[in-house]
Amino acid sequence: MLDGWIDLRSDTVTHPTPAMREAMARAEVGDDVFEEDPTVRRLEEVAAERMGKEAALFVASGTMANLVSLLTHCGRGDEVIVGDQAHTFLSEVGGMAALGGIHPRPVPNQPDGTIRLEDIEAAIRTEDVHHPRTRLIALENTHNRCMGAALPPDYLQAVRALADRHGLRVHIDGARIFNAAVALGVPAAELARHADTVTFCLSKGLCAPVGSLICGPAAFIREARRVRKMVGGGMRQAGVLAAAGLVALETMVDRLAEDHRRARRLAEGLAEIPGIRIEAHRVQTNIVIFELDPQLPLSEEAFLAALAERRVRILRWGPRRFRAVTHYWIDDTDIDQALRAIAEVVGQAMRGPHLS
Ligand code: TLP
Repeated sequence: MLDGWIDLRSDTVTHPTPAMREAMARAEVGDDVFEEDPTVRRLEEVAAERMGKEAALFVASGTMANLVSLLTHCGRGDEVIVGDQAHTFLSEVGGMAALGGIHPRPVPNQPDGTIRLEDIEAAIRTEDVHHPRTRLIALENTHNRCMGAALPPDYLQAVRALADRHGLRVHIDGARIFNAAVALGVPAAELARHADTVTFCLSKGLCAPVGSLICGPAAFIREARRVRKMVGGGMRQAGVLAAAGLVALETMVDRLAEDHRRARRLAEGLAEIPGIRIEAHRVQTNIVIFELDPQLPLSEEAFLAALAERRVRILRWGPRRFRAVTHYWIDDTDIDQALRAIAEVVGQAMRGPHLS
């Protein structure tokens, strides 16, 4: 419960914990454009170490982390093979094309968040005067639109091998890579090692108020620092933000298992409600996607409004489709209460009078 709401719209709605606020108040700071903020430098060191990479760069958001990474990897007219359900492709305002002249080549995501190796291979361009040059394969782990699926190390290794055969680079949008690591029971570095670069967010699930990191080879990060400045992302006394990020990395990762347990419980509860469609067995991390039965006489707007009257918030995620995400501010009681609210609203719609 947060401010009287059971807010399941996203794991981004979290507030910083008291320990984070205290660390922010006490943070040592400097001008980070001069690389003189000791707290930012410390966060970048810790992030690089956690991902098993040489260096890291603190940026404002997950979108900026992916944009700066793509702009650093690719030149104008280069092509990126990307899942057709990827956040980078669908929900980042077309930044790679608009700002970088980078051509996205969407290839189907499978329900488990992977892209078939044969589909990747078939999408790689041959040397031809008509073709853009394939430069990069971009993956997402966990995969947001694929029910928070975690991509396992053996798949990532296979993509790496394919990329190496064709001289391509691999980037992972790891906004929720710690959720993947916890769900799979492996260190995050085990997932990151098969990619050249990986981004992750401190503001999703880990409760920090702001910030993401790009991790990769030192030379790449040096160049990414220039690109970050170019897109206006050079921050000054950002140590006040990095301080919360350090607390997030130190204290908020292992507890993600609790969010996953609650997401499964939510999914199993939803599966028992007539009028709700869900593939509950697919829930691996903290993201639950479900649908209203097409026959149910309840509009999306009426469903959301009736839940809001019961102090429950979820996100519309497509036609008759919704998303609920568990996080630090959601406990077992909140899950029970959300399930009761959903069962009540759907039950009333089934019995009529019809809400529309
Ligand atoms: N995703 C948000 C919304 O855009 C839907 C959310 O609530 O899940 N990569 C992935 C996989 C993401 O899920 C998101 C945010 C981002 C990148 C972008 O991060 P921000 O919002 O920090 O720019």
